[in-house]
Amino acid sequence: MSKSEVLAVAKLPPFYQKALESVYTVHDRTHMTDPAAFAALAPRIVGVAGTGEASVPRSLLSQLPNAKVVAVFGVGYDGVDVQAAIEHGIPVTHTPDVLTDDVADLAMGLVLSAGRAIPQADQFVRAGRWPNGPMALSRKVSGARIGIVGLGRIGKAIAQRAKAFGMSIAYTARSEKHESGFKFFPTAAELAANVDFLVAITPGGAGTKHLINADVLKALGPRGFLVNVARGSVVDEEALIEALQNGTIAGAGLDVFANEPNVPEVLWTMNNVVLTPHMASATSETRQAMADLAFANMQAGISGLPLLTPVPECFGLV
Ligand code: NAP
Ligand code: 8YV
Repeated sequence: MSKSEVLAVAKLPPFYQKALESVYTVHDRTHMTDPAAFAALAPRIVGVAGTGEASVPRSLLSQLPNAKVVAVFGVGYDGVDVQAAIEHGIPVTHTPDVLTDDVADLAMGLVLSAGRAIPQADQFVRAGRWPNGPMALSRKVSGARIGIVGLGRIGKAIAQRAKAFGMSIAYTARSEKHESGFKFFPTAAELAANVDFLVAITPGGAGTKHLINADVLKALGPRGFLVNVARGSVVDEEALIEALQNGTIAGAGLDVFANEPNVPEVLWTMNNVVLTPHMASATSETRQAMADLAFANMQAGISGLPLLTPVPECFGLV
């Protein structure tokens, strides 16, 4: 019997790619590399595999009359047109929870790296500058004020870690979470004005585009640090670069960028930023768990079984 056929809409991480290939024929981005061949292939596609950054627009979904599921390897799915998927009767799944610890760990890693200038210190030693030191003093993290933009699964895990550092915790979100016991500010600007470290961990997409803008950065102030582990679109990158150049804020730790994998070269040269390549969930343990969950969702969707982790908008669909 011939294998069922799925479409990968992004370069898939090896754990997910291999699991899919063990059961399905995987067409790797054929819709982009060979649209003519894809037109003939499209009716045979029963599943779509993507990553958190992948684009699944309405125009693609409308070419897939027999697709039964979009299985995203990632918790964020801002690249998927979920409304269009629902209209085409194609449920969307993602991988919540299994990556929460790793992303929260990296967020705290960036708070420490940016505040305590750890990568800069490493460079200082490697460049042989220690004998002519000392290195400039850095910013104390323990006991500082952290502001979390988005108190969801990962935001709460960041708060838990910040507590262990004796930090005072405040947050903003769409709605107040009374049970958290943390101080709520209704806007990102009000939150920024009251913290030392501002950490963005919301979904991307239209609802959060440039949530962190020039006004928010001004409110964060010259001793404040921004950490972004959410999506590049959440921060106005031009305003951020200007704020870093002018000393409007003290520094930043950035895992995500507006136009990945392209990071503005001006950021490469700045001594007050720490840059990582969208790697908050990138440990072997977590990537395996994400692959297992994404693959299980793909199999369930194609077999018509209940999905393990549909996105909230699709709860009623499955
Ligand atoms: P989640 O549990 O859904 O939490 C999202 C939080 O963001 C919620 O508290 C929500 O507020 C808040 N939010 C949504 N829109 C907002 C807005 N306009 N203004 C303020 N707050 C808003 O999701 P999660 O599992 O924590 O994941 C969050 C995001 O992290 C993902 O969607 C993804 O973009 C990003 N992420 C990045 C990486 C990475 O590698 N860097 C890895 C994993 C995830 P309410 O609770 O009030 O609705
Ligand atoms: C991954 C992510 O880097 O889960 C998300 O939303 O951004 C990350 O965990 C991504 O999905 C894999 O490319």
